[in-house]
Amino acid sequence: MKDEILRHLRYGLGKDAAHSSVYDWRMALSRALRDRMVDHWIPSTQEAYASGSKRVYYLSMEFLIGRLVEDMASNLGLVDEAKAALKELGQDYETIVKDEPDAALGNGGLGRLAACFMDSLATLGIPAMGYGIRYEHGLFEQDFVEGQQVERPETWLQQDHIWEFERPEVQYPITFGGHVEHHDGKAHWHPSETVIATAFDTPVIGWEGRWGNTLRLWAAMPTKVFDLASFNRGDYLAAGRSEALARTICRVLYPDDTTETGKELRLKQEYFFTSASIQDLLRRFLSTHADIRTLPDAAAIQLNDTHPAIAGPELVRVLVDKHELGMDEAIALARRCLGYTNHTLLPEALERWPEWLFGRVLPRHLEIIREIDADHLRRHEGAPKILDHGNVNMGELAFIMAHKVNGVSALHTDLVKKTVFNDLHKIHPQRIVNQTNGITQRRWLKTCNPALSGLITRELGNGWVTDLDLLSQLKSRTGDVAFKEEFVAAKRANKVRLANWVTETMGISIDPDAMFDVQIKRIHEYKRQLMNILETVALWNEMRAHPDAGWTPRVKIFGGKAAPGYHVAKEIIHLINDVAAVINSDEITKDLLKVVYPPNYNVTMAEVLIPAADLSEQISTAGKEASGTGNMKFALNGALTIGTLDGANVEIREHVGPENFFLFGLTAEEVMERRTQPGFARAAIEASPRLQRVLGQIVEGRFCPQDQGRYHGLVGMLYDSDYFLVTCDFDSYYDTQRRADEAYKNARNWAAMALVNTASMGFFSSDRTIKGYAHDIWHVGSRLGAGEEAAE
Ligand code: F58
Repeated sequence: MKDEILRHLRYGLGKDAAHSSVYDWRMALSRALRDRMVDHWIPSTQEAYASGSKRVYYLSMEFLIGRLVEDMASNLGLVDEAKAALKELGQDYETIVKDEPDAALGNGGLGRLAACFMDSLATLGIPAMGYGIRYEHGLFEQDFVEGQQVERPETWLQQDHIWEFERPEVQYPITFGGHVEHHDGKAHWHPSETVIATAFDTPVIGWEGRWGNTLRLWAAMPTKVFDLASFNRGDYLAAGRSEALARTICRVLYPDDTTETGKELRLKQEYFFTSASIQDLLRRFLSTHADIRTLPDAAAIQLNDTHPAIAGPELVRVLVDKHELGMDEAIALARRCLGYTNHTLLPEALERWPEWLFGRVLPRHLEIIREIDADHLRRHEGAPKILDHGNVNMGELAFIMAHKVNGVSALHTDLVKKTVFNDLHKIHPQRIVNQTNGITQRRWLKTCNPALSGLITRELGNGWVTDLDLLSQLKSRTGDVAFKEEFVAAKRANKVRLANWVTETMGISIDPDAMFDVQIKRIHEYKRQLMNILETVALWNEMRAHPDAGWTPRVKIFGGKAAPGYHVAKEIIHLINDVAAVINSDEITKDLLKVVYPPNYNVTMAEVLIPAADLSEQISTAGKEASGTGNMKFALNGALTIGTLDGANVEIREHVGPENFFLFGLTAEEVMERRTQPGFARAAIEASPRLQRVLGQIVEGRFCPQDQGRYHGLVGMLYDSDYFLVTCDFDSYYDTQRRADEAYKNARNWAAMALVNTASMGFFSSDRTIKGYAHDIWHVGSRLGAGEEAAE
């Protein structure tokens, strides 16, 4: 390893050791690791080709990858070797790892799920390809200026992205606009714009390098560098037009995590990467198969939400217009290849395009969608339509064109059947299935929490790294005082690490023995960070009134970004920061309560916060969080959950046992019922003196004396509408928090509960989730040798 690092430093980077920066060392180490990856990757790719086995194509607009050095070193079993080699070279492994930018090609859970799935597919030896977009700028970076969020563009590609291989020979034309002519019984699309999609491949190597798959991200190029004739005429704008379109398509990730903006550029991005992926998988298929009708035996195409839903009409278009299949046959064939995962019930998040806009960008696809609607209606009279009220409904399109539709937790799947797709579910009762989300234990325990994962491996061996159910053996250790002490010591070490980081970066000192209470996720009204900060103020009031009442000291930690155009979410951020400033400077409560909100929450920050958490906040309005995956990461790392019966919380609670979970709040059914009661919010506030007092303080400007009216709108909204029922769940939340305080005082018992949480998380491995997809939806198997993990 040492020689390889030095060789890369010299010949790859043109540097000598004496004059190398941390960046140079990181690049040299990464190249050395990448070489080893390639040695696993190429044989897997060859094997997949040679065996002709069915492949999974995972189409996702987002892959929230994070840093890769450690992940790669860990999956290849090279961490110790890398550390030792660097040490001999006078370099520090940790410093080098921290130099890597965090690849943020996603907004949140949906994108991170795709990244976990890629890791599990490779570990399970399932031939697969992830397809997405190589955004020049990932999710914006967040700063706080006087407590308010400001956004800066993210620039990960300003440095070499060492893990990828450019494939200039892989190019596909992607066309937009123009018109369609029909003659000779055929459709002829005459587009008005073309860009070229070109591929960048990143190897994804599973545990111990047993198998390697590819993440192929598409970048756009102009069809010609520039138009010399226009340039010579002096028309410089026209000369660069093709280049401008290409650059904008992959320029930036859309930062809206829920509301659909209906922007033409977004539609172009969706079609761009979907069409490139379909052309690519068809080329691969046709290089070894003669009969296009056997495509479903070779390709399972999974749509990560509706963003790639245009894959249905695109595949039909190619089958009909190029391969001359009949429309009905093409629709049926495409359906056998396609699966669709739904990630949200929020009506504002369901993608819809105005028909006029859609037809302007993709005129041939609009015709095909009409045919799909007609075909479906012929078979199922009165069925919901894709084209409705002047819109193209992407949810209906994805549903109708998929042979399986899945939700991401048991409760969510149930609600998908009962609400958004109720009519379609009645027509196709076998189509909707559940696949509860999961997380990869390789990143979310093994790598991010060496203190705990080292202890577990010492006790159980390392089988749990590929079989998380083995953690259940730890349940018998809840009475083992010595073991529990080590378990607690691991948590404490992680808390000390976090406390030091908070002091260094924010200048706030926090006590590692206080309860670390963490809510990290996108800022959204339904996730109810607002309820959390209101409860913080209520607690502070009580602490000030009775400072000697034996309080459990707390550190409230927040993290998360708001969509740039989401005004209320930005007000909530501002309020948290205003409250933090007042509480953190209060002499009376300084040893009892702190509020910490580090800016720019991302995957890398999650890897530090999660192992250090005692309490995990999963407090969404019941029925709104499709699954959540942070909830799983926290429990796996030995935090207890305070949460509602929402998303995967329901299943987590079943697995860890109700006695090891702090449940509160209305159920999804009660939520729907409560909303029908006029004035429910005002009534709830009037019934809660504690909440009234908090809201009164905020309205009076207690946390923003220079601008007393700042939160009048926010508080007024709670009185008048409160769609997410913060007011109704507040008292129950406050009381449950106090139960958590009491429980934390009994350190031994808390440790036992935390240990049961860790030990009960086997079910939530993304390996289990992927086996479910492989069995129920994709009908694919593992290519690992007999006796290895098989995705049965
Ligand atoms: C999330 N969705 C769900 N969407 O909110 C969460 O409950 C679930 O655990 C997770 O998916 C994985 O299933 C989500 O992250 C987005 O970020 C979209 C990005 C693009 C626009 C629309 C939302």
